[in-house]
Amino acid sequence: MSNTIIGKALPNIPWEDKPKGCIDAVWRFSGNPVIGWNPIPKAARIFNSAVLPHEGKFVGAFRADQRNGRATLFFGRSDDAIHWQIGPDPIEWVDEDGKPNPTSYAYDPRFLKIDDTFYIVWCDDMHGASIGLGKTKDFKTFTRLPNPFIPFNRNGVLFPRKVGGKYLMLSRPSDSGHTPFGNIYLSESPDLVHWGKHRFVMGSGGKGWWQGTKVGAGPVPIETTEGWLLFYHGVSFTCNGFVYSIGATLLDIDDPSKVLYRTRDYILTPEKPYETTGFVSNVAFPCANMYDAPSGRIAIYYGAADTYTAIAFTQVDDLLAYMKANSEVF
Ligand code: BMA
Repeated sequence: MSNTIIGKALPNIPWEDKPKGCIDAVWRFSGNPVIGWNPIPKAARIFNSAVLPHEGKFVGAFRADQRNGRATLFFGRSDDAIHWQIGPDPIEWVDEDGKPNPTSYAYDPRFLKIDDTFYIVWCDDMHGASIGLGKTKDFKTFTRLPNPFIPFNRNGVLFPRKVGGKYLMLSRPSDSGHTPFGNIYLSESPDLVHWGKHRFVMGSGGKGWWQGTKVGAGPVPIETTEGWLLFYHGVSFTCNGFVYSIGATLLDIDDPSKVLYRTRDYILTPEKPYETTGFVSNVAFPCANMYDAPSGRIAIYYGAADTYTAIAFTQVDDLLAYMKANSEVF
């Protein structure tokens, strides 16, 4: 038993015990990757996607790059969160009056439930990359809401509940390209429409070169008795381009702009062939996590090499102990 995570029991999330002899805080699913090349007729690659438990089963918002190369969001379902039925067509967004309101491109979704509504946050084209926000209650009608931020911005991550009476969103201001810089900021809103009170949370750099170029928030933060547990991506710039690894940070529960701990070293970096080789090699990009609160088991969903969907596991108490012993806050 753990009870460090504040949340529901979800004993049917994917899980494997840590392999014998593994000294890492995070380990990979032996069945990785769970989604491979050309998984459905309308998508060449499905990766950087977000999944959620729903009524004993699972639903997901998937980043699917179509055969014309364009990133689009698809909805999917699964009984076990490993084998997915996705699409067959992209999500058909409508505006708040119910009229068609398609995205030009859409990528890197985060998916969450607040009260009785499911929200998807993604990278949207608002005459330049920015944050998109949409909602659904039934997975049939998907309604786009006003863009929370103007370009250029990416990696919008909404908190799973209001804090101090306000909705909170992390984001990473960027540029029109592949952005050779990037820090994480926190913004708040009374109504998911008007955003302000922007605060710096954490930046690139530190002693770890793995996150020396940029950082971006990953999955929806997990509420624990010790703070908000946030997985994030840290990027290093090498002779062969960017390398995306995964880190973890713990944010203050009442003021998540305060970083309490932050992993000095990456907790997962591209090592396996499905991470080091693909459409964009050397990318591990986390967009979702699911957890079983009583046991503290966490399944992290990450995109691998902009091609595959993969899962890694950690246990919250072991991870927090690791973070406290190996932290660098800067
Ligand atoms: C980022 C985003 C991610 C992608 C990563 C590596 O800028 O576009 O979707 O995984 O680059 O290509």
